[in-house]
Amino acid sequence: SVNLTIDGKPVQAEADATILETARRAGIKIPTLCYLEELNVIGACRLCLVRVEGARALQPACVARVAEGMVVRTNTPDVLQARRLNLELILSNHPRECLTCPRNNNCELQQLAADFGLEEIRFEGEITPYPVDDSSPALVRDPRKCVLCRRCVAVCEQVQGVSAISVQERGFNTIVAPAFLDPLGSVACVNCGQCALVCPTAAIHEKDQTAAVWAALADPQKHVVVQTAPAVRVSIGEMFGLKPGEVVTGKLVAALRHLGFDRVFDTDFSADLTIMEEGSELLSRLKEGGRLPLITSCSPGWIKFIEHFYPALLSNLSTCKSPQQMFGALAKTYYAQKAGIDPADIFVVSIMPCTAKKFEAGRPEMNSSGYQDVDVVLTTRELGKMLKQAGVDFDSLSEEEYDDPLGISTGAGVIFGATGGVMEAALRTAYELVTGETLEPVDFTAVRGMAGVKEAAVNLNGTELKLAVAHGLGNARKVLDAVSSGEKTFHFIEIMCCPGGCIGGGGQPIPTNTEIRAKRIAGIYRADREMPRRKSHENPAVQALYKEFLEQPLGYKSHELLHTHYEP
Ligand code: HC0
Repeated sequence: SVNLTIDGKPVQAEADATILETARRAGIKIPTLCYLEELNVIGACRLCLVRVEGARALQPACVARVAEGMVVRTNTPDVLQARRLNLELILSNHPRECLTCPRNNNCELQQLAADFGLEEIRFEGEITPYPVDDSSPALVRDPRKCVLCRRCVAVCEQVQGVSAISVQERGFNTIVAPAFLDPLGSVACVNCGQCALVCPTAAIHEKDQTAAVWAALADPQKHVVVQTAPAVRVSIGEMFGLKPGEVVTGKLVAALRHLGFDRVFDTDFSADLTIMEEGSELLSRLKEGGRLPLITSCSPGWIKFIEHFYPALLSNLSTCKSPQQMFGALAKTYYAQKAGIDPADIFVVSIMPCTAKKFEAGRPEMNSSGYQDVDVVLTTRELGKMLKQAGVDFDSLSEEEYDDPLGISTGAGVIFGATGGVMEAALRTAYELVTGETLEPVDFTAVRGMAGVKEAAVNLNGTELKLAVAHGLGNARKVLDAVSSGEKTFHFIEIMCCPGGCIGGGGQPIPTNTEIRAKRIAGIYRADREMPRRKSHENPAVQALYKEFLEQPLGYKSHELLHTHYEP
């Protein structure tokens, strides 16, 4: 390690550490717009300039390394003046539409302008002429608001292994866009929204569909039901200043009722149902020599990824639709019948941590009720905005319970929201179904945690099941390549598109970073432990659904409503 001083404070650092990381650890804040830990360290924005004694020019702290005896100043007048100049230059060609911008009050550029105390921008630059691209079902690109920080490019390439967007053109015409400036909706973008999560401004953001939900809620003809994804209950509080990972399920239910939804249901219910169907599918493929490994199919960014990049493995996918889509299909059939409501009048809204769920709901396969099964998908962020518009004081709400029957769930349903959760939920049920023994304790900790690829083995009545779990599509690639080359064999693989699983989805509150992901994951397992039932097959509402309607897992009605097929 080396010793240096920053603003007169003696600090120690690893020999290869940067000034920026070292300062942060010492509690000294250096502003930056382009830096993204380990992913985007390019010194582009020049807002992190610092003075290093003995150096001729100011140094960008994100790339400059520490050295023994170094003397760093982060707040001298020349440093502050240089940073201010660079910020003004960035702002000189940025639209000043903060009041009507989707990232108003949640924008790093706006925050920097406030922190710097800017009172004027001395330069008038030209705004880029590239038009807004709203061709994607999930995301909107607004090149005018792009500050060319390249964080989105780094995440898309390095974390997701997709590279749907990159830096195009040169000089004043430089733009982050798909190759050949093709529309985002026509390229191999998987709609995961990780770009939107790291964008410091609103240059790429989710497609706002709140207007359609307000309209449905105001329509007396419509019976509007809502489902909430597992991961939303540990993150929506962040939109209202609560701590990441705080479990706010009861307040979320109350808030949705306050907005006027006729029924508040839970995707955790259909997550339990998915386990019944997918668990049965796994056991049947094992018994009948079906295609293995079975790979989970509930994460729509992952589905689009395999369709684009690994079509030869499509028949390894579980035929189960995702819990979101199972819910939609049942809301307009089983629930409609039970409640005596014409499915044409039922409007299904999903609250998801995910932008790709918007794309999934619009897929042609997702109409098995005879209608579009899920009408509108809102992200956690969009729901937060609706609640603010409605004046809901979230934290002061009293907790309420989900409605019957599609709101009843177990702890196995809620853990779907964290990487490894689908696998663990499936094991809790498969173990009991195969061995006939009660599982105690129910925790499979080997598949938990943030390691990119997790491997485990479980003994089911003498058969050793080999398992793998991957999250983030770059990690999915590693597993798929090992399977394709024959280097590894597995029976069952869980793949979730986003780092950390759905708690790190592209529709989650901003910021979402490593620390916040870990807190949300802890919240998910806390929610699981607090549930009276923790195995999907013990869900009484799922049991009733089979008795009254579906008859049995993988039965005729299940195939019609809950399963699909992805063609190579
Ligand atoms: Fe997920 Fe899901 S767990 S994909 O991560 O399987 O988005 O939270 O809703 O559908 O249940 C997201 C989260 C869901 C689905 C569930 C699955």
